[in-house]
Amino acid sequence: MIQRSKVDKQRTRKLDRRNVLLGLGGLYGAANLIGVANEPFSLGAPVPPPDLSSCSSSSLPDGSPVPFTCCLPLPKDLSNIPTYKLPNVSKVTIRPSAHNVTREYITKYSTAIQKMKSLDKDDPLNFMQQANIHCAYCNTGYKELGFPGVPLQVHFSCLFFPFHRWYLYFFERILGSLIGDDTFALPFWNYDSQVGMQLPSLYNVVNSPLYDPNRNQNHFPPNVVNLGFTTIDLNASD
Ligand SMILES: [Cu+2]
Repeated sequence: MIQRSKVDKQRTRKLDRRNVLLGLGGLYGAANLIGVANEPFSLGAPVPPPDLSSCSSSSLPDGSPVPFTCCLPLPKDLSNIPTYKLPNVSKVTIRPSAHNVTREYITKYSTAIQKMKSLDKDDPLNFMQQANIHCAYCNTGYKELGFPGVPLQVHFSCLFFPFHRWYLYFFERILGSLIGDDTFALPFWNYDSQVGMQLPSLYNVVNSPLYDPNRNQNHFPPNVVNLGFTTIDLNASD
């Protein structure tokens, strides 16, 4: 995983501070501006979008390659991607805490996930394709647009919250559309509550669409989840 500072160094062209000051006023500054029209003035330059045509193999946090491709299906015309318009919202939806959901809610949520998993595997709304979004954007599947040597990484930068918010927003809306309920809301993990400090049990029912056999059973109840866990199980009993 590439450190942000290293990426910034690669992305940000060196610009003499004096040129910035001169560029803010005066004729010499104006001429200077022409010469640097495409150069960033600020070291806080925004992270460019992904170059969608650059997708290649992604890598895991330890640097080893992801053993499958996360590359996402692309629209036919990359130059004409419509801007998403927020729908009119007439009712605020409320996310329930995962440890406290009703049986009715679990049925609804499970049905939506099952439908998502049953879509054609190449369908962008398919469960695996949705997982691939995180893999491609968070495991350096893309390069930054205009910087072919810089892998895009939405963690460790100001992109973290916006990216994950829109990611969950669309995931939630897709699930709602699959069950014809535009008020559907994902559950949230209420770790602030003592009874919510364990992995929510709705995810550990074998044969449920919410179940994943790859989850480490050492972290399920009765164990309390260790928020400091960083991919290496030093103490299997928690
Ligand atoms: Cu992420």
